[in-house]
Amino acid sequence: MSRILWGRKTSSNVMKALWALGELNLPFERIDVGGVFGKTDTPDYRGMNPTGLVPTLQEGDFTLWESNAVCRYLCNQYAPDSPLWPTEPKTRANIDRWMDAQQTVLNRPMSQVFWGLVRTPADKRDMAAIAGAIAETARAWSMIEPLLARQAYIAGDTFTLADIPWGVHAHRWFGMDYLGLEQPEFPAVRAWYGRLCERAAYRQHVVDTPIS
Ligand SMILES: N[C@@H](CCC(=O)N[C@@H](CS)C(=O)NCC(=O)O)C(=O)O
Repeated sequence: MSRILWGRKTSSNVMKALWALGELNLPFERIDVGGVFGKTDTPDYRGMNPTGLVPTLQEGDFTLWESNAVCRYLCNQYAPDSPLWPTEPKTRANIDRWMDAQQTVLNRPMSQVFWGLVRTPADKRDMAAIAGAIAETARAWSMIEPLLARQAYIAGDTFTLADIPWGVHAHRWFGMDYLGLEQPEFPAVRAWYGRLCERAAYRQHVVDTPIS
């Protein structure tokens, strides 16, 4: 059975799926679509993914979109006993809520910071808006700072799926040039980021992709 991940590797949401595939040692092919590659507006792509966004996972005639759903499916299907997503209901619910919180709390302000600092030409940047987005993003990081001060990973003492959505953004957060704007410091989040950097799949699919 062939496995294809559709999506450019510079996308944070594609990175999540790539990282999960890497953690689970699952073979796959990746096809560049989205961003400068386009091709997400074609009937074929929209047939797989009506949102027209990336990533999309394709396994034969099964297709799946929404990056966090892709991570969960891969664990469920190929590593049901994995500590990445334990089956114990309360443990799993804790992981799920942190994955959801990345989408609902972190993603919007973090994307504003990233687009403002990295993907907007200098003469078009609204530095006041970026500073406001940095402050809002910092409030999201401050939710996990106390957790990570007392445990090694977001959902406890072991690495789980909860670390993946937040981890892709941590690399950007610590790797961007703030162009003179103040970057609030989160020592426990930084130490956790250091632990993530020890993981081969994180380095391969997140750290080694230029922040662009
Ligand atoms: N909630 C979706 C969001 C997907 C999304 O917004 N993807 C962005 C890239 S990070 C995208 O497709 N942007 C348009 C493009 O790359 O053409 C998910 O988690 O998969």
